Amino acid sequence: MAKKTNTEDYLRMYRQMVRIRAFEDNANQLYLSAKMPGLTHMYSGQEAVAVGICDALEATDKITSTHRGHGHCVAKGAEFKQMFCELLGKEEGYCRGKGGSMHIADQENGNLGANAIVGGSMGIATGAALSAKLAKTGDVAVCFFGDGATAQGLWYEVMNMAALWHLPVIYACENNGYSEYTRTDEIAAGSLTARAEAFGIEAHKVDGQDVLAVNELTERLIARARKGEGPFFLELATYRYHGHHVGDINREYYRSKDEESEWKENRDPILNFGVWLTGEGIVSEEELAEIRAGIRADAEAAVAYALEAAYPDVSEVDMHVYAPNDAA
Ligand SMILES: Cc1ncc(C[n+]2csc(CCOP(=O)(O)OP(=O)(O)O)c2C)c(N)n1
Ligand SMILES: [Mg+2]
Repeated sequence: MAKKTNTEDYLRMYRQMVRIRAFEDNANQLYLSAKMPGLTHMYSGQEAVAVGICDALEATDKITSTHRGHGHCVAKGAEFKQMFCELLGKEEGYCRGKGGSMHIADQENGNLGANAIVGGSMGIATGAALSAKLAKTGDVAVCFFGDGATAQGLWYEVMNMAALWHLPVIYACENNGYSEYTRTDEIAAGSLTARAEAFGIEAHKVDGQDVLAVNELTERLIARARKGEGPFFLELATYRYHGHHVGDINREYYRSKDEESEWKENRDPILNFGVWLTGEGIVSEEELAEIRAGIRADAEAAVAYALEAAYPDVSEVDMHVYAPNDAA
């Protein structure tokens, strides 16, 4: 792991990763106990990607997210209460309960939103970067997407535009090895970094389980993107611990239990960062355990709050949505 100097920097990243894991464990429980409408896609296992990148961003920088978006949302600064309210369709949610898991957005912290359309956020992030460039705000945009999204034509359109106009955008591909129930190496020919390089875009592969490696690389690239040296492409090797979505429980027909155990036991981003922090003498295991327990309690309190919170009034059903139904 690459070294920073400040204990607070390390602990902030550790806390954010633990917050994502705690959020997801509670969201999964809400689904399993039939308290949450619809389904959701768990980010557990991929925490070092969202946290390593978002920790390098300012609040005014923009991100776009995916159907697996809770981790990005937490890492960009969202609060548990409003997030759980959103998942449960409650009025106090980030989108007044009308977005839910797959359309959660947090404009104040620069999260332009999750997106149920695979690859759908690529144009939005590139547009945000163009806007930042034209308005000379100095902001950058990070576009999170999965390996499966690299099959979408939009990516090639926006890479062309971003490269020609030197837009301050980072395309961050979370390669978790699967697109739904299909292995990535069965659907993606050649190399993803070579695809970006074909547009003249500087591309990097990084271990997406190593939060400090992700953070150190992204900090450098973001500083360069702000100076007009973008765009950049990152391929982050990572793994999702759950099924494609919460209902995907029997997975052995497409990936083995041994493979899952290998990642969980030996490559867990939180566990490994904790071992490194204690090994370097930066913090004790007792302090880390205290942090984890505090965050677990916060998450459970936020769930209890959200379960009791009010739904939007039925008279608002047409409000705050993109296309109101005025046919009636
Ligand atoms: C345009 C579009 N095509 C297909 C789908 C169905 N779909 C939902 S998630 C998914 C797989 C996405 O894989 P990847 O981009 O690797 O993200 P991951 O689920 O691994 O995080 C697919 C095909 C969709 N939502 N949108
Ligand atoms: Mg994937």
